[in-house]
Amino acid sequence: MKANAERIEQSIKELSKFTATPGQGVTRLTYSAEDLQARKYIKEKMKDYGLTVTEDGFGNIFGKLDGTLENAPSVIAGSHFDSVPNGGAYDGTAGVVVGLEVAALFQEHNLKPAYPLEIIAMVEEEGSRFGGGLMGSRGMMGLLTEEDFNTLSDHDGVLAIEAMQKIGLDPTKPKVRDPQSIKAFLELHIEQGPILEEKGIDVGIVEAIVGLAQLEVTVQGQAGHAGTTPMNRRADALVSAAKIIAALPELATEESADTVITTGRLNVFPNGANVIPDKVVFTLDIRSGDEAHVKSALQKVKALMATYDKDGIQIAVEEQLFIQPKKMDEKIKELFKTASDELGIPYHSMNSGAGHDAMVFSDYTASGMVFIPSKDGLSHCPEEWSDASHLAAGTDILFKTAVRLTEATTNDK
Ligand code: HGY
Ligand code: MN
Ligand code: MN
Repeated sequence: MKANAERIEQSIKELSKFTATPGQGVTRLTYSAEDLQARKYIKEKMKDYGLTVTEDGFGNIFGKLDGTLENAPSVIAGSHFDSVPNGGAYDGTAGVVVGLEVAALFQEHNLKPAYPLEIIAMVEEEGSRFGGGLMGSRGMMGLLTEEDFNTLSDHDGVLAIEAMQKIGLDPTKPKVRDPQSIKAFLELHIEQGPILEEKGIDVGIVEAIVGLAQLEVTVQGQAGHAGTTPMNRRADALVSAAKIIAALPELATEESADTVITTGRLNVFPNGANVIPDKVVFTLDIRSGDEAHVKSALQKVKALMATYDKDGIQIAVEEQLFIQPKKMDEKIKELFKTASDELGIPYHSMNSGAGHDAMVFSDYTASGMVFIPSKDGLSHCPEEWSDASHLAAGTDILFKTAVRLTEATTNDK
């Protein structure tokens, strides 16, 4: 029995309805009303497929199919279900839906695994609401202290724990997961780039995920009247921010061919057409497959900003996330390749330029990722689209791999 492409497509479609920006892509921020709608749908599906549903103290959702072995670690499959603003219907969601489909196939095959199977839907991978990113997986692995989480707030000053309680979640539930309780982590994700489509290959098997640094920069100047303030008496925060940002593409290119730097969010204060901006807050996202380039680019960016920290301009930098490049587990990659060969599905071994929860889990358990093509290489935008037949092919690979990983081994008998 193979994955049901129609069932997959239907779930993707249903989940895409849970957005704050209907008609303008998927905007599903963590602990929002749209989160709650998606959460209810995911939990219902988990119950339909015979899973025991729980949520942790971050609001990560788990659907567990118990194994026959006592206290055995789980094979976890899934991804995140939050989005970027005006994002697509597949980023993260595809991995959750494919995880649900794997559970449906276990049910249809009436499989009784030795090791438990858990399907997971994680919160705040994008960091769109609370900054930083990879929060659900980092929290699970104990990389977020209770104090850090309890003081975490969004751009409007709403505390994460308040937002949780508002949608009926309980932040006092257990948060940290013992890594010994996880045997493997499997994640299907859309490629979010053009490579698989250009090669005409339906499946990618991820070798490594780029390292990344995410910063929030505050440029403080002096507000003033646009008409009466001479040009030589201004401390214009926006002019300084613009000069810094304009220098970044060249800085990235000079660092290395695969170093990328992006300013995705920028806010001007007080944002009046006839007021000299006194403050600008913007983000920096720095990535490379080589940790040395991420670190070097980070240093160069800081040095560049220091040259503008004068004449009434002050610059503050908050490092929100730094994570090294992560290699995927050799055994998991081999299992994916074996399953692909058995299914007659060609695959392409490749790196990921996008960050994923798998890069957190890879420090604690055997982790692997399967990619499927993104139409026109587009992602993080309403045009994001992937073919349900590719999702089904990816599901078949994850299903075969999950069956193998949840089977009893010789030393279990
Ligand atoms: O930013 C990323 O790479 C991921 O989409 N969170
Ligand atoms: Mn994303
Ligand atoms: Mn994602």
